[in-house]
Amino acid sequence: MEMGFRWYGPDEDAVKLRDIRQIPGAKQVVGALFDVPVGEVWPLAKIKALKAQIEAAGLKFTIVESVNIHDDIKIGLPTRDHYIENYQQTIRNLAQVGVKTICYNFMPIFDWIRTDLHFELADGSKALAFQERYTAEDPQALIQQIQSGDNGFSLPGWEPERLAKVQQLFKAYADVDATRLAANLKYFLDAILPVCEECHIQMALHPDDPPMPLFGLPRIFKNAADMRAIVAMNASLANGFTICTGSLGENPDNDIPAIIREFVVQGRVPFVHARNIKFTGNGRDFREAAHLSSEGSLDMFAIMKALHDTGFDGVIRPDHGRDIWGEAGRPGYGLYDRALGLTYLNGLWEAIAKS
Ligand code: DNO
Repeated sequence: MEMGFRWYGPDEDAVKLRDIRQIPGAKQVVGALFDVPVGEVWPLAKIKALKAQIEAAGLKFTIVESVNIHDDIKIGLPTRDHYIENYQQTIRNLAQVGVKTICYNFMPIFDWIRTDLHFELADGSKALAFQERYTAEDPQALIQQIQSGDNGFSLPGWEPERLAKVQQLFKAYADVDATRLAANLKYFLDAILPVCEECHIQMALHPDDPPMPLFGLPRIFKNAADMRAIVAMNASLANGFTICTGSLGENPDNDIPAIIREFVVQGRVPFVHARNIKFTGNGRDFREAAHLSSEGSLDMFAIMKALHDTGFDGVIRPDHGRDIWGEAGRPGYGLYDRALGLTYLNGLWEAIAKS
């Protein structure tokens, strides 16, 4: 197991590589090319430059989060084949520099959805939060609210150029129900997994966040049953998952240690996002919490124990942190609380390993 830390690159992240290097136990930088438009090939020279920077800081680069999927692929338009060819070339280019894992998601239009980026906790720290009632309104209202509170950073999956087209996108997805979305995922997987196998890359599909249909858009990775269905679409071992404890944990029916125990032993989990959330008492509404088990609704010890027991040998990264100590970072991706999270998770791991 190695601990990683997500980084948005020299121009887009207030966190510096040397900050990451100073977190005890941080070995991997989970990076991406954020300036390549979704659907375009990631140029080899740019990938090499990113890797060189990370390695010069004494860190490793073997996981990419994310290579996003063009909406034409998710909608199933005839133009998808062109974007799939581009994706195949990106896979080849990433493999050339030694990347082993590609994290991606198959969520229509939005990536993760939160309704508040600065939910104030009793101790004065601020966390991301989700209240279902705000998703009953026009998505445009939520988009404006989110964009006005993003501390000047664009959120992953909420890039302005993408959101500008949101109404068009809703129309384009009108006929895409969960069955069609699943068929489009299968089409994509059947086309790219042979390339992954040739290149020794494993895909790591991220769960839908939150794991339920919102704004009438379908969801296909909400729980263990969905994961079984996705494995059944294409048995290749390159067809893997990112286990995001927060996303799956946002449905209290999901037993995350059980999910880990089922899929890690199959060799399908190269990457884990470890995050805690706290249900706020109204249905599935939640806010994010510090990683420590007692701060939230998830048992992080049980999660780390399941990973340890199943011989997990991929990368774990702390997931979203709160804004603490006066930091006004990229929402969810400041330095301090994620660093605390990484250290805590490493402490759990050491204790489990030595007991
Ligand atoms: C949010 C992240 C997601 C994740 C993508 C994976 O903080 O967990 O944006 O990177 O869904 O493609």
